Amino acid sequence: MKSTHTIYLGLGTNTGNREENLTSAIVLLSQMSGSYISKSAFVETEPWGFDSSNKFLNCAVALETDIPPLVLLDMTESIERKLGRTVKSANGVYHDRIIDIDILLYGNMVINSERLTIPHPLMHKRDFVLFPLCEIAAEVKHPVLNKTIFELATALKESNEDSQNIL
Ligand code: PH2
Ligand code: MG
Ligand code: MG
Repeated sequence: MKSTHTIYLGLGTNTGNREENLTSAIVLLSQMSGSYISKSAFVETEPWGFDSSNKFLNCAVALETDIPPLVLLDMTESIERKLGRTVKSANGVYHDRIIDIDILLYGNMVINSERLTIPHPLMHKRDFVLFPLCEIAAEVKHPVLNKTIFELATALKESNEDSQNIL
């Protein structure tokens, strides 16, 4: 029997029918990976890192699969294209999008390759990632920062509140 890993993905959309975009992506992920999926609620969030009048709908999902990381990346990118995404963000310049699927955690694996960094390098700074993820993975440990998702989400919430107090 092949060994499976629990993989967490972050999904986001801020154009078109956002609920339908997330739901279609989840159906395709489940079909293509052959894995049952658990998912968080869909949460509406402000655009982070760029200006847009289009708010996001974000969620987190978990897969149980033995699909290797780069094959999974090919799969998520093909689902993004299938749902109509044409432009990829690069170098921290973000755009409105139909769907974005990011691999956040792949079991305890740490990967630093040209195409793929796992854990996702910005996940611990993003409330739109941590808050939905906390709903399905509160006790899961970040293998580099050695803190649980609950601890990371709490720390981020506190630092966001602190920065609001300064303004
Ligand atoms: N994704 C980004 C950049 N900013 N902001 C929100 N609220 N939600 C996202 O999914 C998101 C973002 C890069 O992929
Ligand atoms: Mg992203
Ligand atoms: Mg992405």
